[in-house]
Amino acid sequence: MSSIKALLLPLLLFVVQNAQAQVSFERILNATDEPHNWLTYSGNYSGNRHSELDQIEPGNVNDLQLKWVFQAQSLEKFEATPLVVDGIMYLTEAPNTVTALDAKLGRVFWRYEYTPSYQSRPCCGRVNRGLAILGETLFMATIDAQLIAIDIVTGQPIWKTAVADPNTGYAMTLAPLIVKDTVVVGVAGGEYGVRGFISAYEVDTGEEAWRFYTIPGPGEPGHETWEGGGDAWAHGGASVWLTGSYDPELNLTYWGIGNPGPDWNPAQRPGDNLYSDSVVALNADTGELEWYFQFTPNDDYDYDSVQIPVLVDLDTRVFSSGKLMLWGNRNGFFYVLDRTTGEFIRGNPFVRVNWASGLDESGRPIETPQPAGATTYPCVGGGTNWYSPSYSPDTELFYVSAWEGCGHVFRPVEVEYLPGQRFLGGRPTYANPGAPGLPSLFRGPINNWTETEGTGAVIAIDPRTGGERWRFNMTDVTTSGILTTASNIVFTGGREGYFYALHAETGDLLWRTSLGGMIASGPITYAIDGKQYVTATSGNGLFVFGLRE
Ligand SMILES: [Ca+2]
Ligand SMILES: [Ca+2]
Repeated sequence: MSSIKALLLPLLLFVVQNAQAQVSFERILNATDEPHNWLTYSGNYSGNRHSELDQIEPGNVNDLQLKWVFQAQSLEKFEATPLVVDGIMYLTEAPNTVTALDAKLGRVFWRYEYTPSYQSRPCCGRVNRGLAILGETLFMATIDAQLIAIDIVTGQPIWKTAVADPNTGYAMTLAPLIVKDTVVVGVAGGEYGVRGFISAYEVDTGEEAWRFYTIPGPGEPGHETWEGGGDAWAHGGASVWLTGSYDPELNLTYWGIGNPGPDWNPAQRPGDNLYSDSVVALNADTGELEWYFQFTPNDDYDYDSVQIPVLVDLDTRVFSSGKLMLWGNRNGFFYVLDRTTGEFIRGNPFVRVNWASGLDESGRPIETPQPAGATTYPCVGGGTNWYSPSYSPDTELFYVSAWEGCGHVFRPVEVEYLPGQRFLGGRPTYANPGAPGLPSLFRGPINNWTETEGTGAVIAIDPRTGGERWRFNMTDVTTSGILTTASNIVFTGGREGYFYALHAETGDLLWRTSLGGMIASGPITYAIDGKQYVTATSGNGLFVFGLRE
């Protein structure tokens, strides 16, 4: 036996004993039946980040105490959501290091450090949002656009596939999605004039199974929405940088698509620019397009529509179909769609919006472009953005992290496409002179955010009306995702470093604690030996809480 195997044997036995064999596709399909685990980025295929665990509840949430902390070696933004499988946590550290830990004690089992190509150039931080798991294999998408399969026992790579070329601005920051025996990813690069795509790979070999280009090529339906001839479509962005959802009954996988490029000069790409700022429903076996719905045609503002598609089944007496998709969009509108057909059911603004006065019967925005020099709402950051929303089947409410009253002045500028270079077409500015500017990854020693630039909120929206049920206000804007539990708790955080527990029915603050650093990913919950835990990332750490014993 080699020395490395001798070292790994005790760990291997531990894993085999604890990991009731493999994470089958069947188990992921039924993830809500094993709420002690967190098997996918969004917790389950419906993307609702809702857990059936209820040990931590409004009556005892004040007894939460810190159990352990994982300090990342990376100083990048901590946007990752961990996976938890039978007592073991699998976590990415920015940019592309994977760590396996004992989820009860925080002890590290192994660490796999992948060094991405120095050519990788993700627009907005060398970040990673997490892993997918199937069988005994983890899957990581890297910032140099590689997909890597990793053995859960040894932490060693099994195969690596080049998804795209990082030299031309392609990157990957999302957690992959397992569908059957494929692993599905999408490519980032919308600020570099890439042509976006979603692609699936065989889990055993890394061989490509299908690819869907998010911009139709010549001769394909939708290509005509890139008007004026030329090759605007060929570097029109429409990237994909958050994980999709999956409906096994319809066999459709849903993905949100990013902005068209150049971001802020729509005159260089006349037309609706399909499928930028859309949701696409793809056949999970072939990647063929079943339907699409576009939120923001010919986007002027970088309103990426990459948000997590949240699949919800609600009473059919209220809607034409009970199979719905809820979507809090970066463009400031909340949408209800029929996820079988893509039909628009309703849409309402959930924050201050002035780029459109509303939506028509088909859901197309009634645009009200602001005069040159005037402020457009929402700002580039959007009414919300990439941080995961949550839906509770108990309260039947949709919870979204929102930026209220944040506006920008947009000034389009002509830009030439150069491979691998930024392809932006302008630089939005705040109307308020002396404003602290776009929220950066890290703030200075003093939080200089002012309410003039907008405020953060968690908003609970009733999908039956599109109206707001309650709102929990923060001073600074928020970049935290949201978790709901069966005990009617909303867990979330903010850029001020607070980790909150709110009442899901009322929005009342139940508990909060300061973690000292910006919270920039979604909390999760899991259980081991009958004890529930809840996590938050803050600054460079992952903090794990449980009830006082
Ligand atoms: Ca436009
Ligand atoms: Ca973008």
